[in-house]
Amino acid sequence: MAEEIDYHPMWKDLGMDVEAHDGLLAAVGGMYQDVFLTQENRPKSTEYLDNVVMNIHSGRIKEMVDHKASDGQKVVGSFCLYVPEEIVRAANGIPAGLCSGADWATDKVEEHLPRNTCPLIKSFTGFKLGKVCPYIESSDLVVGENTCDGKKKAYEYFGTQKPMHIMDVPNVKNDGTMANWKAEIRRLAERVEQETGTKITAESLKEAIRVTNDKRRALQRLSATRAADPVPISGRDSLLTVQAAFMDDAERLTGAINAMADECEQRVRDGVGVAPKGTKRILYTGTPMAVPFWKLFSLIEKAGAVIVGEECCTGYRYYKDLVDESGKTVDEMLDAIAERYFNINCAIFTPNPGRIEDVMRLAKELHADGIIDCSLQFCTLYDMESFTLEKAAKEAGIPYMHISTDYSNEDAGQLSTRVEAFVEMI
Ligand code: BJ8
Repeated sequence: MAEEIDYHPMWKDLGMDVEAHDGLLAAVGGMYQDVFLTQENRPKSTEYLDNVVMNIHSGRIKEMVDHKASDGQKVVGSFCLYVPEEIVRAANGIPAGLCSGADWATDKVEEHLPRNTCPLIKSFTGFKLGKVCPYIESSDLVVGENTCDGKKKAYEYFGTQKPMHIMDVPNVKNDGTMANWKAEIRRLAERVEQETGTKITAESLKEAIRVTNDKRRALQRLSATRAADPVPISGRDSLLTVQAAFMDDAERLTGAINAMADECEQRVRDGVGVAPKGTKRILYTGTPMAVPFWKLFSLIEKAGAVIVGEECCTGYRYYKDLVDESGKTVDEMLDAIAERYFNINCAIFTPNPGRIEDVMRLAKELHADGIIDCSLQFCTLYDMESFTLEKAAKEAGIPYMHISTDYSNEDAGQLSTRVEAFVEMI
């Protein structure tokens, strides 16, 4: 039997509130049990995901802390898809997505942020104030971005708690903003080099691009299997695979995703599914879903549907594009990174026709019977874009539903009723 490790001393060294953190872990464990382990016919290879969640605040953090001690690596945390992990990796840093998927220390948060702030923003502030996120506590640098108004203003307070670098992400796509974005990518590279004390070389950047592209290639493979009917893997497990991509060791996770893709490809050949053939197929689109915000995916699939794709930052947007690997110099590769990331279709851009096109194309490719578009409460960007999406879905003849929700469970019953009615209608 493997030796049980007590991680409490590590959490204490990180300055965490160990007792409150024990409560958080117990709650997440219970949710995981209910949302994931009650699924029938899961691919066997998804057991890797059970391990990821079991180690998410313990074994994985220990690996990072050990790397910091032995190889002098630095942890660079972020909250947004526009922060290129390739740059962090190339400068001998460890990229980490930071906690932002649950309500925590809300009373303390509301001493610094307005009550009607998006739950994701309140969440990361609460995780910091409550000292319950080992990713935040072990970060040497946090990279923020001026994407939505809420985030960019919240970083002013967050920056009093952690060393921060803010990236200026354009809101319009044209040649001029692309030039600014390329300069911004270089500014980030310099800041990360400063933090890690390691110069990015053509060799290290090439390798970082390859490692990250391999992870995205594996996710693309897995996603392609979801066009089949019956669908081989659930939306819940697919979501968790991308959530893990922000936290887990890149190469180990790539191996695990490829194993899932192998198994799912075999399941497709054998006609084996996680849900019966003919189950109603949903395409999810909208705001990101950080761990442990599994509420919506859980209730959609418990309503008898299966999610076949996610047009969001914890889904398709994460793996849809690779960085061009033909660059030879650091400059060429930084340009290639800038171009790849400029292509992310977040609602911060105006206009943002690329997202609508992606949603409609994915709905077709994945044979979706309906689209569920969700925005976190008080997210004006995604709420506004829902009107354009609804119109496009109507024109394409695809049933569409918009949901606005938060991290609490208060609306779970009402949401289940709405989702069940939608699934029945499509
Ligand atoms: S690239 S989606 S990760 S900005 S939900 S905090 S937008 S008020 S998360 Fe996002 Fe980057 Fe865009 Fe993706 Fe603001 Fe909206 Fe909240 Fe949001």
